Amino acid sequence: MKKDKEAKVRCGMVAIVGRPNVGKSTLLNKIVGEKVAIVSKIPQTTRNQIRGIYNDERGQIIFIDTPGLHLGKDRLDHFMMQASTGTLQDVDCVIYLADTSRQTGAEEENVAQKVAMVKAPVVLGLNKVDVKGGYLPQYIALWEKTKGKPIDQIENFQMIALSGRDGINVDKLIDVIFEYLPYGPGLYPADIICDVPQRMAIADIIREKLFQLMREEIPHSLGVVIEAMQPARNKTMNIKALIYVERDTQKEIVIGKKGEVLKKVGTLARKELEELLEKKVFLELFVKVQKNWREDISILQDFGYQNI
Ligand SMILES: Nc1nc2c(ncn2[C@@H]2O[C@H](COP(=O)(O)OP(=O)(O)OP(=O)(O)O)[C@@H](O)[C@H]2O)c(=O)[nH]1
Ligand SMILES: [Mg+2]
Repeated sequence: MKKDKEAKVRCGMVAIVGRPNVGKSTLLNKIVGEKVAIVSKIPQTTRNQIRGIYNDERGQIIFIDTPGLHLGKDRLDHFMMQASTGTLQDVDCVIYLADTSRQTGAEEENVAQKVAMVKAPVVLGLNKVDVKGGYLPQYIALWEKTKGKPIDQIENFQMIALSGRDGINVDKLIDVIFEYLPYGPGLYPADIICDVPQRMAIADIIREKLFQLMREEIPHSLGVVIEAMQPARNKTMNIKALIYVERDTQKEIVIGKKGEVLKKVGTLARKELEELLEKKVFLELFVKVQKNWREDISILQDFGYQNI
């Protein structure tokens, strides 16, 4: 009986949730071994679900990276939160990722409460342990308080101290997750590592470059939509992207003196897009001021939220 079980492979869906900036996307990229999700030091970088697929001889794990759970109020925040909390219901396991280099607080308590309601097994990933002098015990205490019992009495639960960036204990995390997954064949062919609509992946790469070059407040006001994608001669792809900002002053900053900032964004993004698409890319970027685009349903639909 046991031997028969061991012969079978496992397959399951695993949500990665946590506050913004805790390292969810970095962990996903480390696990699948390629950049499938954009990463930045600015909170709220991920704005939609991103599936990354891991395979080994034990089976297949479909990881769902999600937008960081935060206490925002506008319509985009609402869609982002739906993209995160919506995954919690239908998964086989949840990785609750915490940034131990920062203190807990109201936002973290809110995340812990949401995760505590989930039926699926929870793995608390105590991330960024490469940073010395962190606050790891605070996260254990918060989880105990939220669950109302000591850590060793919480069922369907494991915790792992790790560093997604440096790869510390990532293997151990995979081992623990496999134990929680049901037996069954993989849902994706073994050579697929990512499931994201192509236009969203392209828009995200452009947004990541903007985030790298912008100061703290502006990224919140930035949105990127792919307006057109057309294959051209000589294996070239023509891509037209629209960058939304909320104010004229932001448009000036995004364009830069003599267009130098936008040019830099275009150069950085084009290089990465050419690798992604394995084609030459001709990239055109336009900046449009649209006050309150974060509330505009038709624009938000262009960002791919219509299925939520
Ligand atoms: N020191 C350290 N930094 C990390 C680690 N993992 C991620 N980071 C950094 O943390 C920042 C946020 O990383 P992301 O992966 O974008 O975080 P996220 O949780 O996906 O953020 P949102 O998408 O905004 O919710 C980046 O500057 C990363 O380089 C880690 O293990 N150690
Ligand atoms: Mg992210």
